[in-house]
Amino acid sequence: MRWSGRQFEFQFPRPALVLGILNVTPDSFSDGGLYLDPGRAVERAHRLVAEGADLIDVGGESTRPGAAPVDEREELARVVPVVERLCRELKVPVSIDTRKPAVAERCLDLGVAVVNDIGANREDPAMWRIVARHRAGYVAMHMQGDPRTMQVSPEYGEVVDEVAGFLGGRLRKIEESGVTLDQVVLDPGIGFGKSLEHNLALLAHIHRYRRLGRPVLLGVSRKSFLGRVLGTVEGERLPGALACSVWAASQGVELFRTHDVAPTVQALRTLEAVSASSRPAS
Ligand code: HH2
Repeated sequence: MRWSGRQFEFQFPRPALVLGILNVTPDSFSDGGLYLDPGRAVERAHRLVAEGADLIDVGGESTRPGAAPVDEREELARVVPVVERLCRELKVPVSIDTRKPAVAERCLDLGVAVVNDIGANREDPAMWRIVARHRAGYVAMHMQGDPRTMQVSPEYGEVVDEVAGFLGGRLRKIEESGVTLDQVVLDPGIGFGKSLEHNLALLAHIHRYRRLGRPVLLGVSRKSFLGRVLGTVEGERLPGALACSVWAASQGVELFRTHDVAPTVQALRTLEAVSASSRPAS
């Protein structure tokens, strides 16, 4: 299987890919306010690449539960100065985490290679046409509702099948808009309109999404459900995130979006070393 867009191409099977998160927002749930200054943001991106990030995912709008939407001008003002420099300076592809077609288009003009779209549940094909025109990589993520209200009382008949049905349906719509399937990665959207039980069920059955025929991306980094598993809302969430990532990688998941690049890369490389030397039991 191949994932390609613009200037990049990844062929699977291969070691799992790690997307380093760079939020240039005042209010992201974990790194909000840390990288609003473009110089600090660029420095952080270089550091994440040195730690082993295969792509850098830049976001200018927090989509944490309850977050208010950011208008287009503000989002552009946050991301453009950073994206401009990263596209010139980094050797790895840059991804833009946005729901807005105009933000995606401006960033693609600056050299971004991937659009990471948490708003793939919209009914307007404008974003997909832009992705098609630029032949960009595209991440289609599942979300129930929108960030403002998505965690109020998420409900599903059967969450694993419903999310799979949604992602399968999106693949058809995306293709109709002129995007080739080689450009697309699928993401079940951990924490986006999901209770703790929903998140755990999606993780337990994560291999289900690989049957859709596209690489799968997982984003669990520092998310609150990790604290709830342990009965604490606050606190260190890295061990839980690493456990989920190693589990998902063992089930064949190909891409991981994380704030904690170095430990994630180390955990994945260790799993891959063990898998490579495993033999069928005699
Ligand atoms: N999670 C977040 C943002 N973008 N994109 C994908 N594809 N998958 C995810 O799970 C995902 C995502 C939320 O995390 P973060 O960017 O750290 O926080 P915030 O939205 O508050 O900026």
